[in-house]
Amino acid sequence: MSHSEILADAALTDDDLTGGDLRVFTPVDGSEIARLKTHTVADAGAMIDRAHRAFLEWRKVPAPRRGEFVRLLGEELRRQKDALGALVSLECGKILQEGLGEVQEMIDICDFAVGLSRQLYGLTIASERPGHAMRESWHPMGACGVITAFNFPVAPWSWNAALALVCGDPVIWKPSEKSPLTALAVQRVCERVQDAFGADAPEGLTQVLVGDRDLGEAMTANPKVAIVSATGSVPMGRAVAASMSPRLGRTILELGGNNAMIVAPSADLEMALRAIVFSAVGTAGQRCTSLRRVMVHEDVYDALVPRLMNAYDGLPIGDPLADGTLVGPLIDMEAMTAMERALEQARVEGGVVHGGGRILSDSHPDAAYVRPAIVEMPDQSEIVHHETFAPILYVMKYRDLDDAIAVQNAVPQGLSSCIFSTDMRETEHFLSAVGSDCGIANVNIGPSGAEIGGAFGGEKDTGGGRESGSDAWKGYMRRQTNTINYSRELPLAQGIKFDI
Ligand code: UN1
Repeated sequence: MSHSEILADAALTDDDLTGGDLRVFTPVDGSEIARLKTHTVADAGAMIDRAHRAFLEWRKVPAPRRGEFVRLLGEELRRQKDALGALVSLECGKILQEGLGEVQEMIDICDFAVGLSRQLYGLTIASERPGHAMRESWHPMGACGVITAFNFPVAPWSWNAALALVCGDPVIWKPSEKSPLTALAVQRVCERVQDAFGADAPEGLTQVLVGDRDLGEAMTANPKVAIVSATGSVPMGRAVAASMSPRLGRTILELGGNNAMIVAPSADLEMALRAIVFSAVGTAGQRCTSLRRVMVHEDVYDALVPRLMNAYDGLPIGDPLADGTLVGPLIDMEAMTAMERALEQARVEGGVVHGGGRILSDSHPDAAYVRPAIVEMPDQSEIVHHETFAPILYVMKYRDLDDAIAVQNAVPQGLSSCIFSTDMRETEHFLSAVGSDCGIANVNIGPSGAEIGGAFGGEKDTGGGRESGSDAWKGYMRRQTNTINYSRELPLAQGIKFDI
């Protein structure tokens, strides 16, 4: 399919794609695919006001009815899966399978949120006073700002939006400047859903802000945006937190990862190999959950690492929309430069680099295709502590499991982690309080490719937020503690006497 067919399939019109000054390029060949009109800070203010007005209405709609909106959204996404999946590929360069997988994540979280709309449960609590009842109620919070990154242009929006919408919160989406087209296409889907849903879906329930960071700042600074959920770099997350904290606004942050795998002597090496390759080179190493570090036990190092290099040698790299490709391009030339710089520094720090380097530059002079790199490191030097958003895998040897866990935890980020081992003592140790310090810790699967049913997010520089499944919905509601006195007395708690 041609690029223009993909854009048309996703229902983007010439009017959407032209007439503005935000130039959008496809990493597939570096060509320009749109010039989008952008919003001003004043537009953002007006949209926030609209979202707030929508909140005042939406909070009155019963939660299961709000769930119906998300059910329709999920159905429409099912119908649009192929079109949106191809657009994700075109816009951010991930292979079509992964583009489709990302849309499937949107569908999955919609299904989850529909059920949730009938399960926004609060507790009943035993009161210490006679004739008193206590309970917790969960109420809508207000407009929810969602800031997303280029590498997952649609799924993280849906993890937030599907929950926020059933929780009673309108959503304003600020996508990455590098991948705004999928956001526009999804907004079209939402508009169709809104038409089908009926008049009790207020105008402004979902909106998209196109432009750069000053629009994000307009949201973080505005008290009418009750929650800002942001996915992206650590500096971006710090800026969001700094702007939200003076007004004590709620943030949900999902930031950098520097995810590790420990391969123990008892590991199934065949499985470990496949997991390493998928999670290190999938999405060309541009997932926040990408595998960046492997600690291999010295007894199995020579059995695993040469095979890994072999597997890397055979990787089909190229057009992400073509059948059979497993590794697409990096998002842009800047990302390639960052990769080259990191490899250079790794060499200086004693690393032995296998692979890496630009390819396909003759056929694709404006695109950033690279060979994924494996770097054998004598230890976890400075560069290994950094997240370089590229397919660089640092491989280190270990002897003692606790040392490997200490190395794993010694980086600033705390998103995802895993161990390959068939020794239950080791795996349970890894998952225990003295094991992995990450928000996600897996056994015998890689660190990436999480399902929506679990809470997604991590600790330390990763930001501490949780999105998606489990009880992450509580981040989009306010908790109210209720004490109800149905007696004819007015006893005080803690037995305090205060007679007048
Ligand atoms: C991201 O890269 O921002 O677990 C999210 C995964 C995906 C989500 C990645 N479900 O790899």
